[in-house]
Amino acid sequence: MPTALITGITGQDGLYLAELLLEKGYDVHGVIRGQNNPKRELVRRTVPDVVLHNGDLTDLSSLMRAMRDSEPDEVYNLGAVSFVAYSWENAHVTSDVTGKGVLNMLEAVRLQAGEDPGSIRFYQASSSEMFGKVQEVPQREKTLLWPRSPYAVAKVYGHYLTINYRESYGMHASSGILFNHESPRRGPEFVTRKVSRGVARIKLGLADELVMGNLDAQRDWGFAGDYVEAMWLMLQQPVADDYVVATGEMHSVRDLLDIAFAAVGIDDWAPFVRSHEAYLRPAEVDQLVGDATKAREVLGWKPRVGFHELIESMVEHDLAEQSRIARS
Ligand code: G4F
Repeated sequence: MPTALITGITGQDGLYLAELLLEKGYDVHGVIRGQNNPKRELVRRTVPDVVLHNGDLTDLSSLMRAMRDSEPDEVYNLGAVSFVAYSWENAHVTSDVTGKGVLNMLEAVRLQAGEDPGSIRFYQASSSEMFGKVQEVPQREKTLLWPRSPYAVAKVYGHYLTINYRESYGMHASSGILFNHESPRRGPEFVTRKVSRGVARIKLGLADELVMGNLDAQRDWGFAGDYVEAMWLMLQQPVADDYVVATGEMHSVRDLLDIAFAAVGIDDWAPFVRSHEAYLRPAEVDQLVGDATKAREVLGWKPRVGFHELIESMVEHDLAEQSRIARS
């Protein structure tokens, strides 16, 4: 039975990946931060078979301990401070966790692997945010990176360091450049979940407006459950490499609002949506859309869930959840 170690196990991707690996018969371990992490219970409930290790991406010795105790064949580094807007206010902590955390993980893997650097396969969660002020449309693996936030700069550092460890030490280290991926497990601070939850609350009479930022921003949104499969496929390849994972379809925040409100029978959302500058970013990424040809051709990966279906399922989930909360 292969063994996998996941950082960021408490997040949307960590949970989907843990479920996928357990289904495939893996022994799954996760790194969890903090003594009383409130998400520990969520992990226990969702994936009870996962073995948890205390550790922090900023603390190399804790990661080495987790590596020693779990003895993984595959390591998935999904842990990060991942909310882009937050990264301007917390640039230091974002750099330490999202950037230097990758260095700590690569070192922990390298030291654990000892004489045989390729014996532990490593996945780094790189991000489409690295393309930032996009230099070509759609973006592919070789597109010049132009990060536009402290978060994106930290991701670029982690991305190049992963490539560097592969080239310097012969490690089996791959980077997945994932475009936005969403689900009912997405945190409510991200735009898709903010909208699905807000629309559900408006429909149920629990709220009367949704306060938003830049409605013209465009993203390539896919389903997180599909994207974790691409992560696993990358580590099954004989040679490590970097891959764009995306749907190839671009939609605006306005499109997202159209679909979410239509799902509850509201065709004109203008009376319910207000823009506020508090949600605008100091530098915006306007036009993200990925070309996942390489992932399709080499990994045999393609997305299964389309944008409409994804957003409708999130609204449906939030209608049920908000009704439950309102009743309790
Ligand atoms: O949902 P978002 O906050 O995601 P963002 O910034 O694209 O980042 C996410 O995807 C990346 C992959 O490309 C990950 F690396 C990253 O960790 C994260 O998961 O915002 C999407 C867009 C932005 O352009 C934002 O300005 O939606 C726009 N937006 C408009 N109004 C809003 C809002 N975003 C949020 N969060 N809240 C708003 O009210």
